[in-house]
Order: sequence, then C-alpha cells, then structure tokens
Amino acid sequence: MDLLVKSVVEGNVQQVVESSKTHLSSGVDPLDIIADGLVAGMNIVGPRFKSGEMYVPEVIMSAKAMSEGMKILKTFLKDDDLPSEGKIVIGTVKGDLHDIGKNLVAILLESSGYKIINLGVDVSPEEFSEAVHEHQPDVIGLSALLTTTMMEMKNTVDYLSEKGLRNNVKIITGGAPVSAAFSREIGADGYASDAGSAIELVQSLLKND
Ligand code: B12
Repeated sequence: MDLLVKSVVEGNVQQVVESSKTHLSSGVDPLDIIADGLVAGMNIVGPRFKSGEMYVPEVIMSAKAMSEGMKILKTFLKDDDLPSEGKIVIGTVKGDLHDIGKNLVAILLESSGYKIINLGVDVSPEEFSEAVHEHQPDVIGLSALLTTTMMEMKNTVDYLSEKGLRNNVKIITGGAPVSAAFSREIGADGYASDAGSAIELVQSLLKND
C-alpha cells in the first residue's frame, strides 16, 4: 500500500489508478484500499499543506489523484459502505466569487471522511438556510475573501439564528480577511486559517457534541 500512499502524496494520477486496480485484483477490500491508501495519502497532504511544505497546485493534484482512485473503487462499494464522519455544507458568502481556498477546504475535509455539500460562490443567507433544511448538516462552513463581504458572514449567522437553525449545526468561518476574533464577534462557533486547521477544528467541534 506504500506505493499508493506515495502516489497520492505526489499527485500521480496514473500511478494511483494502476495501484488501486492492482490491489483490487489481488483481492484487497476496496474499503481498505481507500482507508490505507487514498485517505492515508491525503492525511499526509493536509499537514504538509498546513506547514507550507506543499502548495496549492500540489494539493489539487493529490486531490485529483485521490478522486480518480475513488471513482474506480466506488464502483465496488454499496452506497452505505463508506463511513461518514459528518455532513458539511460549505459555500462562499453572498457577493463573493473567490472559491479556490474554500474548495481546498472542501477537498481536504472530504478526504478526511466528511460528506461535503459544496454550494459554490455568492451564496445568500437564504440559500444556506435552505441547505440546512435539505441536508441537515453537522457543520456549515462560510468563506469570504473580501473585506466587503465579511459582513455577509454575520448576516448569514444572524439569519440562521433568526430561523432557529443553530441548534444542531456548528458554523465555522475562514478566508484571508477573517480572524478568530471576528468570527467570535459575529457569533460563529469556530474559525480556521487554513484547510489543515479546518479539519482539526471540525473534528474538535463534533467531538464535543
Ligand atoms: C484568485 C483571486 C481572485 C480570482 C478568484 C478566482 C476564484 N475562482 O477563486 C478573481 C480574479 C475572480 C478575483 C476577483 C476579485 N478579487 Co481577488 N484575489 C485573488 C487572490 C489573488 C488569491 C485568492 C486565493 O485563491 N488564495 C489562495 C487560497 C488557497 O487561499 P485562501 O482563499 O485564503 O484560502 C485559505 C484560507 O483562507 C482558508 N479558508 C478559505 N475559505 C475558508 C472557509 C472555511 C470554512 C475555513 C474554515 C477556512 C477557509 O483555507 C484556505 C486554504 O488553506 C487574492 C490575493 C491573495 N493573495 O489572497 C485576491 C484578493 C482576495 N482579491 C481582491 C479583490 C479586491 C478582488 C476584486 C474585487 C477585484 C476587482 N476589482 O474586480 C474581485 C472580486 C470578485 C468578487 N465579487 O468576489 C483583494 C481583496 C481585498 C480586500 N481586502 O477586500 C485581494 C486580497 C487582492 C488584493 N491584494 O487586493 N480574485
């Protein structure tokens, strides 16, 4: 399985696909290939990105390699075979079109076992609210990259509170202009400065549930 782990870390799509097929044909359980190969690889990528040893394009290649491997392995799984750590709705707030960082957070959370509902960019408080009704997530992730759209985070938090939707869901925030202090001020449950820390944050918020 070492080769598969290494290939995910290196973002070598072809090698990940070949290695996944080799393990399948030698009879290894697809769930083990996912956990000990693909996820194990992304578990190395997350901390390396956080510590600055890996950069955005490399993380994207690793994630692509992982998802190509998943495509093959998933066909051998039943729908409820994959364990889920929790459900996360994530989106960039209204008026803001930046999504590179938010998508990285989504990718790393997904590779850590969370089910992700990515609402995209320019997401209004009403759309977040609808997503809570529809998907019943454990966590909502709000992203903003503009100082002018940071206040949309507050509007979203306030809107969800008004609608009585805060009881079973934690709200986390992130994005370059956002800080832990701002996040606390607007009443969110947590803040993370990067995708690696976002995983730790979600794990700790859901553990305390
Ligand atoms: C790429 C980019 C764009 C692209 C976006 C493409 C895309 N699909 O995302 C385009 C060209 C569209 C764009 C447009 C604009 N941009 Co722009 N853009 C950038 C740029 C260069 C990089 C942002 C980025 O992707 N960083 C890389 C990612 C990996 O980092 P990140 O986003 O910070 O994400 C990490 C963390 O913040 C965190 N995180 C992010 N989201 C979340 C969410 C959660 C829940 C959590 C926990 C963590 C988390 O984890 C991520 C991964 O580690 C920045 C400058 C910069 N260096 O930041 C300017 C910047 C953000 N843009 C800026 C501006 C002004 C604009 C425009 C207004 C320009 C214009 N006049 O048209 C428009 C606004 C459009 C709009 N309505 O949103 C300013 C913002 C200034 C400010 N303080 O408000 C910046 C800072 C540039 C500058 N120095 O002036 N932009």
